[in-house]
Amino acid sequence: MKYICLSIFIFLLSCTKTVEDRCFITTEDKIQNAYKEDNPYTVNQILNNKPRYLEIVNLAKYRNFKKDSIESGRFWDNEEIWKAHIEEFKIFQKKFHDEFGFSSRQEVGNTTYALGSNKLGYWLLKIQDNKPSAYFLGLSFSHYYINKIQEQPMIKDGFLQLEGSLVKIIKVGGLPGYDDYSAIEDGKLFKINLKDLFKDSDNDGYNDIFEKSFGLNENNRDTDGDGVDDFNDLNPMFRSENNKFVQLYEMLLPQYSGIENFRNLHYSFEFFISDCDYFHQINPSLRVLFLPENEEKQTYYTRVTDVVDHGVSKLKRDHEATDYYYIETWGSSYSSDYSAVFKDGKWILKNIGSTVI
Ligand SMILES: [Ca+2]
Ligand SMILES: [Ca+2]
Ligand SMILES: [Ca+2]
Repeated sequence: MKYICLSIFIFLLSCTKTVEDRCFITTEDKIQNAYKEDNPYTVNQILNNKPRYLEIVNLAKYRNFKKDSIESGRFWDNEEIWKAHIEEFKIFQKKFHDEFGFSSRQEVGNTTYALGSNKLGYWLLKIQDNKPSAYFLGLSFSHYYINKIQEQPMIKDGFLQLEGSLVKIIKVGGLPGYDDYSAIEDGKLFKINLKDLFKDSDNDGYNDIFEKSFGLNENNRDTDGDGVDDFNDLNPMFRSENNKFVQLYEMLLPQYSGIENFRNLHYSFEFFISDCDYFHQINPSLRVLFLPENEEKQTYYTRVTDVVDHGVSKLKRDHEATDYYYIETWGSSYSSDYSAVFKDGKWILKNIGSTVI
């Protein structure tokens, strides 16, 4: 009974905010870019928050972070090694449409594995009977570094086991890309039971760890109930709509070129922090996921991992002219202000100022 009352109370509370509050700036304050400058986690904090499925073993003999990152960095200067690497991972590059960086290829019976990494984090990639599948590890690069050169086999006795280090990132304020990335404890073996890693409860093509990390429903093939399963939905979290404010948000999305069909890219997402319903309802051309503005409502993974590259602000009404709005977009090195006017069923957007950081 207590639980039911509490649920109703929370439900009522969450209903007090309206679309107006969520999508429009009602006061004079401007939305500022969220620049996270949290203190890096200590070893104990990382261990206390580690995923339950992860086992960490201390190694007596190991390649440390510095050695691994310097040597693997040099590797790109040597044309022969680089060509051999391209050749070794050609099949993965083809099957996964260039969506990952690759390392540690391993054959087990008729299955070929590799470790993949992209903006979201680390993945185990598998090609079996010509069919590719990717399993998200849920290990944030903010806390875990995985060696490019693995000395032990990666797949062993039903486990994925990866050598690496616990790391921290210290951000250099105002200088994107100048983060200091360093080890806080070397010599770790990260072990995950393949059963836990491969678990895909709703059988939609994304493993449970992936869905839980990014706020999708791991027990529902179609999180937003729009009839398109999570794996094939470009906006899997929210139902797409078509109205004038949705159109405005669609016009302000980052533009990409050179990629033919984004639909084939199942593991590349653009993340946005927003509670605005109109933004949530976009029909994007590249996969999108949204994070709640309240950090406490975000998943642990997205709280500690910087996956957001772009933002679009709430709308600000012009006090004098109806159908006249102001809106801001930002990326890692710029921000742009726009005025937007809705006229004859169409938006006219005007860039009214840009800042390059
Ligand atoms: Ca799933
Ligand atoms: Ca699902
Ligand atoms: Ca859907």
